[in-house]
Amino acid sequence: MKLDSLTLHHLSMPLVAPFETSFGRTTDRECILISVQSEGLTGWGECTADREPGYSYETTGTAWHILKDFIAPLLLGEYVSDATDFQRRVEDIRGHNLAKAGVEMALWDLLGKRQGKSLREMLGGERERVDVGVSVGLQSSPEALVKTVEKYLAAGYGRIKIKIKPGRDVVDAEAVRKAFPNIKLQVDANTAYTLRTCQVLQPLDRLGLLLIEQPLNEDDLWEHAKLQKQFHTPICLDESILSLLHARSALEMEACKIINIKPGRVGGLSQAVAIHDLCRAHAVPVWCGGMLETGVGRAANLALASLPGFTLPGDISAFDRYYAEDITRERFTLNPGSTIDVPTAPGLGVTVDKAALKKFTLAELRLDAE
Ligand code: OSB
Ligand code: MG
Repeated sequence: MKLDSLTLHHLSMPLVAPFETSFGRTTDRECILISVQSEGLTGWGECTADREPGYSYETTGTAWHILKDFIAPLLLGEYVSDATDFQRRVEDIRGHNLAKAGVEMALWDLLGKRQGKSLREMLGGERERVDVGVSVGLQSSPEALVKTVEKYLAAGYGRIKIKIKPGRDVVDAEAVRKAFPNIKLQVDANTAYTLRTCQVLQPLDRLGLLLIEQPLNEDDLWEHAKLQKQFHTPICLDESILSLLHARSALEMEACKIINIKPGRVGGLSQAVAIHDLCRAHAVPVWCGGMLETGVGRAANLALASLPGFTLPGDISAFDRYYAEDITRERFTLNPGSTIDVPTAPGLGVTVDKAALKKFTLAELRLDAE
């Protein structure tokens, strides 16, 4: 595919409710959408970098810079055949996985549109709908948390994840478990603990949680291995797994029993599939994480989560859990049984609503081949 031009769209979209984690509170979610124009077709991708370097060192600012000054010049006017070819071209750019993943997604969308194949088909997905849950941010009190969880259960979500941080952990989790003894429940600390401060989490081991996500720092693979020995509940890694190599090391060290796969964090859908394949070969369950995506990123996550190794519900919720208005025509609503349908149209299977896009655009930059 000859890449004629690439456009960056810096968006800010108001969330229906603030989303708070151990690293901060978001009321308006930023991202960079990337559209790639090739021979009359347009492919869309979403770079999930946030405004602040809380979850990742990347931000919308660093991603804009890397995309404009380093990734786009390697691609414009070039014939790029697929994701593997793209990854080879950008391999000398160290890190910046979120930026790379956004472009890779747009190339998959283009490729699918050219070949008349859905992303699910191209990635080897098998399911027509995938099991999903909802990720609930920190609330003002355990009582408020129980109320919020109740609302999502009433909406039909069959799996709940709650965010925890020091001082807001065991009490919150116990309150939810007491109110809802039988639901699928898990917690996410987003790196808020050390091996020492983590000792207070011991009572979580009696709550029948599906998993405890990323309690320690992103660099602490070995410490997670020590921690996993102290818990029956599976430790799941998110922030720590930035590549296939990290995944392999984590499994070999027994630093976790489950991996959260996000295409952005690992540098693209191709890497996400590689980590899925590795985990599947080791019978290690994986699930698809979320980054409060727009309909563009959500479509990709749904296709990814349709692969057979994704055996736990994903952090992929219906659009109205995030936004009053999304930028894709497709809405992604929740089916009975807490599932969402995987798109079937070519590429990502979504149509970007140009008027909605414009409404949420802070900046736009079109880069053309010479
Ligand atoms: O740690 O999984 C996380 C959102 C932003 C950054 C990090 C995380 C999250 C979520 C939201 O938990 C999941 C979703 O998109 O529904
Ligand atoms: Mg997480």
